[in-house]
Amino acid sequence: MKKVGIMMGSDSDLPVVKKAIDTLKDFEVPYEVHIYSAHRTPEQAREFAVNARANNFGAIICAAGMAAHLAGAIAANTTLPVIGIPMRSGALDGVDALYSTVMMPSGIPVATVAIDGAVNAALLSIEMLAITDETLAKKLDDKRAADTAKVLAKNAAAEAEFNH
Ligand code: RP5
Repeated sequence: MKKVGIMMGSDSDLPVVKKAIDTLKDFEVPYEVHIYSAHRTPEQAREFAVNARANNFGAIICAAGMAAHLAGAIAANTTLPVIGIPMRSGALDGVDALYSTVMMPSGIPVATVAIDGAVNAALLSIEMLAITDETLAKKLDDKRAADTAKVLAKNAAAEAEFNH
């Protein structure tokens, strides 16, 4: 199976990124984690992106806050799908990172999830790998069904309490 690359601009992003890591673990999808910054370690970030396809990655998740250029810089150096997680941090609380990540110029796409949307970033990467992996696709279907059952159970409890 292809691996998912998980990159974050700082170890201060790790508490949120951990949710993406845990989601990939739940689906038994292989992954690699790196702390690479578009600004502080641009050479290492570029090197990772340039070699990612040859190194058996299928998708790359990039989490960064503030002037968040990591996802865009990685996308500039690979044609693998790149998913950006704008991180909530700093004076602008993640809106800066959201705009920096989502407003990519035509030709260099980044699939941007919500501010701190680590679980959805992982699920999106799994959906990408599942295009050619039936076992993974079945696991995604099972999770959707389990999530639906949880909501329906809560609905049944609310209906029983409030609807008379
Ligand atoms: C970004 O700046 C990082 O991704 C992080 O979200 C933010 C703050 O980084 P630190 O100053 O905590 O290392 O590059």
